[in-house]
Amino acid sequence: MDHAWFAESRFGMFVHWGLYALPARHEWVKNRERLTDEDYQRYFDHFEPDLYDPVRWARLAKEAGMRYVVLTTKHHEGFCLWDSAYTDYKVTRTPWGKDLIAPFVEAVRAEGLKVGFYHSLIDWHHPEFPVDSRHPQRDDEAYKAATAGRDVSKYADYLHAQVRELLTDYGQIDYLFFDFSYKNRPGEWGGKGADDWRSPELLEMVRELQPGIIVNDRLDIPGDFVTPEQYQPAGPMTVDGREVPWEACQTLNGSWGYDRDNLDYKSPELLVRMLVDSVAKGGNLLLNVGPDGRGQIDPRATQTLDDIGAWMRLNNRSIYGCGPSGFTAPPDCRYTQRGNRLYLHVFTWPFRHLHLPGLAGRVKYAQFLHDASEIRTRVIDPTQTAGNTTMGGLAPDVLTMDLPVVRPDV
Ligand code: JFZ
Repeated sequence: MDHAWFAESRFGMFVHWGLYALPARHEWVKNRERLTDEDYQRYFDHFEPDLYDPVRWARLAKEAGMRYVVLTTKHHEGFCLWDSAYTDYKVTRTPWGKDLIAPFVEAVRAEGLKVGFYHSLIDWHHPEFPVDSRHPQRDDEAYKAATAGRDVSKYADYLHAQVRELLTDYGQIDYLFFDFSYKNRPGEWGGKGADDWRSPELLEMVRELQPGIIVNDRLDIPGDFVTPEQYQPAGPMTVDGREVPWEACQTLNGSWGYDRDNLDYKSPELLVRMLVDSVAKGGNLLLNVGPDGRGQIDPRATQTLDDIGAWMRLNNRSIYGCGPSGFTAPPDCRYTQRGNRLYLHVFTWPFRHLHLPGLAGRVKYAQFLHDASEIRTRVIDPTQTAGNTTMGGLAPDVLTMDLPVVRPDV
């Protein structure tokens, strides 16, 4: 299958949106606060995102340099953003009353971006989803007794039927992120995995409905790419010793869903370094936004993405289609490489000179990306100086760059 677009793109937008945008205190709020279905109903009853404008979302992503957008069709709360035939717990029964998925898919496509769905395997609302250690009512003995006869295979039927809807009714879908399996984890009970989801059968159906689709690895069976979460791996990721496509997902402020009072924002500079770090290690970055209850991506998130976009406009040649280099970057730097173009990302600006091991005689021309200005390079002869002076232990294969004293403002 041709998944070349995925590694070529390197940078995507994750969108976590559901009823949890209304409490606005993390997408796990139902679990964290042990909210009952009845408590949670108020968010359903007040769901009316009158400023929902997926064209704006798609443009924001595109301007930030992102090449694909992934939306939560259903998160763990169980609320469906489309008009599913298999439940009433869906957007078309809220005051908003309209499908959210079709306009999203259309807007993303219109910007020339790839379309992705996130779909939760966990469901805290479905009447046949067996209660487990991750369930909001996990400690409520009466609730546990009343729900004891739940049949996970009936839930799996529902899961399969809904995935079929999503992959049938919205044209070509390029990407699918299932979330997640947690079987036999220490200190947990009732965890679920491939047997519960009937993962092989589900994945087979997915590939039949969307032959070109790329699927993640959280079904508890291997997928097309792996998904470290809020973690930058130490180097290229492998499965059974073979390098595999991977994608780090990262939040702007530690929460996936809209979290009004959380001001713990990562700086645009840090996020750019995370993107570069991913590419330097052969991976992608899926950066999350959590739209609010009216459907807006808030000003802090928008500003951050605009700032990343300004960097991408000048530097995206070092991102798209790039991957790891065989050369070893100096401390606090990363290399990305595409063909014979080597891109050096300097995280901490040095004192006038940068020493690049192994590059003496290998570089035809060096320039800044942001203004195409030449960077002069030389090979310092370590034996040239008088007496017993050494040049700080320079090896003969080191190429030295002459840099401006002050880092260019890009
Ligand atoms: C999951 C969700 O629970 C979370 O709300 C968000 O959607 C995120 C992208 O995915 O969180 C996970 C899933 C898997 C692991 C950790 C957090 N895991 O396997 O360690």
